[in-house]
Amino acid sequence: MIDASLIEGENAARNADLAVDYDALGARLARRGIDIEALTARAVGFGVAVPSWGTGTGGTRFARFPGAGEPRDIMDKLDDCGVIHQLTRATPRVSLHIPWDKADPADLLAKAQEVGLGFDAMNSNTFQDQPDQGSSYKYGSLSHVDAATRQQAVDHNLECIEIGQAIGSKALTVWIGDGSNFPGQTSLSRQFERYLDAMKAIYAGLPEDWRIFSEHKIYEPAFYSTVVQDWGTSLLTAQELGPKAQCLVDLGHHAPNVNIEMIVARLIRAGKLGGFHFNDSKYGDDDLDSGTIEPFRLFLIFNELVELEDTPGLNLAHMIDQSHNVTDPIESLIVSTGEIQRAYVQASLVDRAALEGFRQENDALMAAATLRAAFRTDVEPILQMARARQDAAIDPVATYRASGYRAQMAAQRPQSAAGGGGIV
Ligand SMILES: [Mn+2]
Repeated sequence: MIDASLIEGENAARNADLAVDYDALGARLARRGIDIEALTARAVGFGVAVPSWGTGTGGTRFARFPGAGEPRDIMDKLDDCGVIHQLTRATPRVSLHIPWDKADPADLLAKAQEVGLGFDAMNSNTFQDQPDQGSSYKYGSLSHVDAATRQQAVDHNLECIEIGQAIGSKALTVWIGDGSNFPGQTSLSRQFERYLDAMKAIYAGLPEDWRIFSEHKIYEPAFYSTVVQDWGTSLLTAQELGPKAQCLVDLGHHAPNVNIEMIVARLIRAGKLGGFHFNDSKYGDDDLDSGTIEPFRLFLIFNELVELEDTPGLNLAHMIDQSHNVTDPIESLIVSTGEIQRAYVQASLVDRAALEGFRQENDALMAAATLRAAFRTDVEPILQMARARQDAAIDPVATYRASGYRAQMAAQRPQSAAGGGGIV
């Protein structure tokens, strides 16, 4: 962890500027009838889970270029996640991927407590083979034509639930790479039936207070057809499984230009939106840092979430799912956390009464202008104040760099070519 006095010192150098900026923004918002303190309280209350697998350098199918001081195992990853939370106070939980993060649950709990973290949704992995497994997932897992292979994949998911129960997790996210690469290779209908049967077996093993999330993705690694290719199939799955099954929306898992905020609205209407994997993309499942390519899209998604936030039963699992190839993963996760929080705060200052009035009058121009007025508002002082009041860093990246944490880790953690994959 980073020495608290270093964060204090870094903040001391920025406090005076922050006070001026915060007061100025507060005065501007007050003229629009918005209480800055209410927004700051919302920023303080916002949290997003960090993916354990995001703390290492990801890689593409061409190569992986490891960075210095990368985590060697889940304990190192939890240390890094602890630093991200220490600097932002907005990432209180970590999402684990099994078997990459497999360890004695008592050790996981002890480490999480040491670094001040909890555990979010568990993620299963039946998209690659492990050295000790009986059947291969080359031709699929939960939808495989072979019953023994399907059972092995089911058993793995049940094991993920068991580990999750021991560490306080309450959800399992299932994403499978199953599909086909050639027309005719598989029966599109029977493959989905096999998948549903396997998911029902996992669902049957779900504890009462748990949820199972179905994560869709348009393509890759299967390039002709994918079993759970879009939100329609994901919704069908969740509806057929039962009330504890919901859909998880990974922002990068859609065709370019798909209107994701509409998917969000529809899934909330169906009572089936479970959560998100936040990231950004230019072309496909790029897994770029949140808010770096299309910040307005991220804002529009949060605009739906804020508009519908009082929907009974809505309980969203916010998670980041990114792959970092050319940046320090800790810095990318810090910045993404801030961008997600920014979209949430900006969506929170939309003048909803005015917006609804323009909708009733069919005033499209002013309705759009109402959203833009919120999106254009620079809420950085609110994010900074939320961090300052929680003893996090006013400027978390600058403070992280000043701490020398990465250099210390580079000295402690010998570089290895190994490490969990990045793109899921
Ligand atoms: Mn994902």
